[in-house]
Amino acid sequence: MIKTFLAAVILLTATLPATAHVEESEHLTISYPWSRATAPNQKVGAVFMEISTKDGKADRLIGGSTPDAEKVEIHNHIMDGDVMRMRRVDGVEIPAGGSVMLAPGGYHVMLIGLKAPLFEETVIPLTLIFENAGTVEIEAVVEAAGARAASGGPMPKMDMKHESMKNDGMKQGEGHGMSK
Ligand SMILES: [Cu+2]
Repeated sequence: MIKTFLAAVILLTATLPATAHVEESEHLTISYPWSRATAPNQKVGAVFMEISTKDGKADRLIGGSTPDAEKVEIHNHIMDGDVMRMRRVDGVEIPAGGSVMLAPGGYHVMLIGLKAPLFEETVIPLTLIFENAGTVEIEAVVEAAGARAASGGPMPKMDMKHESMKNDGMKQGEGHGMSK
């Protein structure tokens, strides 16, 4: 079943331009995985999607990998006073028979140490690791740099520095969503 799924994905990517899509695995549905184009000197990117469980079992997204970045972490945004900060989390719970949304301003899959800029209308091959479902291969579509802001309201102040970045020797001020 997984092999059929992979074959279908490969066929799709070979025949269709990069576009919004839904990826099915045996236990999970991953809807519209997407990311944002990055500036040439930007070393991080973020991938967003909706993940639903297909059967009565809850699952948990716990990690991932991609050939396009040195490492992949699961992050959340939290409000610290009036400043929004990103934090690495152990995982994202996907409820039984339900879904979780990874979106700007909330949970996201963080790509750290991008090997090349992410260009609009390309795809990022991404392996997601789930506690129960194991690994699921998906491809995230890269949209424009400013695509889909976190909300319609005024943006909170963003602190794009990562806890984890301090240990990676990355310069301050680098972060996704920033174009400097
Ligand atoms: Cu992040």
